[in-house]
Amino acid sequence: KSPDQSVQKETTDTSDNGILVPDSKSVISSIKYHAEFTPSFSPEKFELPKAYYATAESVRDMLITNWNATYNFHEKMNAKQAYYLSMEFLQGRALLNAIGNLELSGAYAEALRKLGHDLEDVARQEPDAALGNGGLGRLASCFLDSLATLNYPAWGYGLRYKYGLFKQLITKDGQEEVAENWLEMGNPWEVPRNDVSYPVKFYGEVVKGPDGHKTWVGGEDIMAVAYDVPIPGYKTKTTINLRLWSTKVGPENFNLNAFNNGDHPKAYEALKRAEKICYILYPGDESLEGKTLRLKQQYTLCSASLQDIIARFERRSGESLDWNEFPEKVAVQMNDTHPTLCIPELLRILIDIKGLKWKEAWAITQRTVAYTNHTVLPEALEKWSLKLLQELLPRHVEIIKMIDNELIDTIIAEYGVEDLELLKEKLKQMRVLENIELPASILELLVKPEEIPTVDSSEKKVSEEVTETSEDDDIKIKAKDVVIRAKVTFDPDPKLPQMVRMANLCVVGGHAVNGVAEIHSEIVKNEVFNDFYKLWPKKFQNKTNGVTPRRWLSFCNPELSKIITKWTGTQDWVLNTEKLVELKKFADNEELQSEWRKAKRINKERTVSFLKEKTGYLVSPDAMFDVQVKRIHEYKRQLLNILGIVYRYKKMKEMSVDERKEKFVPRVCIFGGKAFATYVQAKRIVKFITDVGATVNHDPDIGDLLKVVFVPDYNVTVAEVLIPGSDLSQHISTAGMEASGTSNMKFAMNGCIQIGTLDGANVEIRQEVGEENFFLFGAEAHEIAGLRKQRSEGKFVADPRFEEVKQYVRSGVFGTYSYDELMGSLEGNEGYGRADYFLVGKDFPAYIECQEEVDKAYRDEKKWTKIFVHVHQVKQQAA
Ligand code: NBG
Repeated sequence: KSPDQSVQKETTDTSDNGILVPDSKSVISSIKYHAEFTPSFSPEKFELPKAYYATAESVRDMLITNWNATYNFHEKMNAKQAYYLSMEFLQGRALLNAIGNLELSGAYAEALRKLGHDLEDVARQEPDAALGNGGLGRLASCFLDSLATLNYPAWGYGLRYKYGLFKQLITKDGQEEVAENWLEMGNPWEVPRNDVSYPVKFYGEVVKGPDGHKTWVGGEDIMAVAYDVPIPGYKTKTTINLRLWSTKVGPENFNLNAFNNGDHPKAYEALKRAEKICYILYPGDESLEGKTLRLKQQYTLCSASLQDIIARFERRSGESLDWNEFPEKVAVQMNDTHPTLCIPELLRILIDIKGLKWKEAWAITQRTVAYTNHTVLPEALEKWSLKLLQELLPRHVEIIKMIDNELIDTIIAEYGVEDLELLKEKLKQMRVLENIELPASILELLVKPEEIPTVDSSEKKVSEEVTETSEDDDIKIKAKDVVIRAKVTFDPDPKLPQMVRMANLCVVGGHAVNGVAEIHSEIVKNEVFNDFYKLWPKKFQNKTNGVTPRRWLSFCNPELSKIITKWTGTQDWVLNTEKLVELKKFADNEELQSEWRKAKRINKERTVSFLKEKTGYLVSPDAMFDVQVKRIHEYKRQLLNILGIVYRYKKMKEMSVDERKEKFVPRVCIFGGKAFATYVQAKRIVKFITDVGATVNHDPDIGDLLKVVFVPDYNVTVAEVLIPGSDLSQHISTAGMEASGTSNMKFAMNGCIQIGTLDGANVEIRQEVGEENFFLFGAEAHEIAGLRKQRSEGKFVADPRFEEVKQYVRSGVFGTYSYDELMGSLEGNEGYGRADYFLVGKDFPAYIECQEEVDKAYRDEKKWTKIFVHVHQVKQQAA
């Protein structure tokens, strides 16, 4: 339920659902008020930056009223509350989203016009809040929008990074990263809560009291301070909260003496140590320093959020506090494994601070937390060195060991001790601790302590003992045998590091595990966590990702939105995307088709000016806009796309003018995405794409027939321009590797046709839009392992077109940069690592043939538009 509608000041109008909204007159006075009394700018002028801040502050006032009402309402209802813990939130800009959700766009546009500004121009002043890396972070932000819209009592928890994800510059050498100072001018959307702060401890030691009670003492203490960001729902008063933690230390940690003695670095050492926790997202973790910093970030998020959640639970429970009620009031959802430390942290607080017994605390924890898996890439499944964890969080390691022990018990109960090889294998795969000896307490499960023989008893001796014993005595001897062999076989390998597997900890510690698309959830169950699935089949679920139709259609594509509202007869689709299906009836209607094309044209023209501004390239809106925007990663196969383009270019060059015009549809191939700063291969791919662009775009033979544009600094705001203006979008990952993808949904909602593999949510999108409306190609997930094997055994015979294209690249057409490494990685030559692990070579012929089909379809305008309309009806989970 939505909170009560409390009266707002200065209101003259009422929207559909009874929310009182201000008119443009009161908006003007509020903006003017902020321009004067919330000053960050000099008084004399009212230029765009100042107009933006004053406008945002005026909107914030309105949000605060709803926000407080929502908070009080949830406090009073004491309903179960969901907490979404995430290291990433990719919020993007807030202004147009907020006034759109409040249905105040008209009032604000009019008010600003009267004040001499255009709302769009004002909105463009806002920096893009990029506290995230990709789909995982944007998903978190989409969830918040939907949770608020659907009136759920829910909060997000994250970190307030001083710098957003880096700003990407594209130079002649490829990608360059620069710090993104998004807070430079202040952030009008946040409210620092100076009264909400919690201590967070690192290092120190665990002391045991006479009663056995453990306390974690000493070490380094910092403070986590809350910064709250209001998240308004659409057409509702519900405004939920995103609480971001910032880190600092108290003034007692500033060493005044050192400062006065001239040792300045020493004076603010503690301050810097605390502050740097919230400098950036995913600091480089090659060094021990970097690893420590990342772990500190994760623990800060978990510890501060849980302390806050627990304080709220205690306050709301009042006199009737009952810890067993905790899971009835609190749900903690871990967005991937980054917040895994929630599990030992909740246990620590419940046991060490609230005085609960292990068994009770463990049951409460398991009922409270749940885990969403977002990747099956083995290198992305987080592991932490036990040594580092031990140093930084000694009490948590004790707790993790207890969890590991519980798990070992379960594994032994499941598999028995008869087949030791099997047991060993299962323990090896499933334990939370990797390469760490079995604890004595577990060995005691197998045999009584006095019967434990010394470790150096040889296996031979025991076998002799066994043969000498009568049948009746056998049981005890067998147990001894088990212990000795267990010691021998389970001894850690000193050459390998001892690690803690966070994903296993999540699966064991939570009551639910979900994948993010049907195919991905199947892989989670049948491959990645198969042993756990066999143990607890009911824990495993699928929750296909979703995106908010407010930001990703209604607000970013007003042209199309008008058409949808006209033809479906209502605006209901903004809340209920199932309604989009109704458009299908009109797919052949000429009037709709022509309106649709007009809308697309306007959006494409917007893209044209945007590309001109960002890259200097002027492209023709008559061409097909073919877009691939996402993080740059080998598995997403931007390389397949660009090699396809190179092949097309080569063929064009070989043809006469007439032939090439006959064969190829004019295309503008647009790329966008950031490569992680230390991901060398991904950066080579960026460089390659920009080099191809530099050659092709200036080739007079080619003209408008082919353009290749790399849009720098891809982020939420860029996506909001590119997606509505696209004709074709590419989702071409190696099957089985893209957990879901979410831009595929955004493109579909905006009526863009897709070319893709059967991977992630593509599979469900294709079912939804109809097979005939989806350009499918490539190997399927179940074939991948076999194909890789074939590849590594040297049995793969490449298509001549693939050989041809690689050779063309190597010939130097695209400049002097050496493409040996890039092309070599597709061949698996010595020194280039895994032989075309992502199967670009295998899928290349199918891909270019599929692109030829796309060209054919594009030539038939009516058919193409009809596909658009069909594609558009994709349903949204998270709406
Ligand atoms: C990403 C996947 C995407 C998926 C998003 C959101 C990570 C670790 N995973 O396929 O690669 O759409 O998560 O679920 O960022």
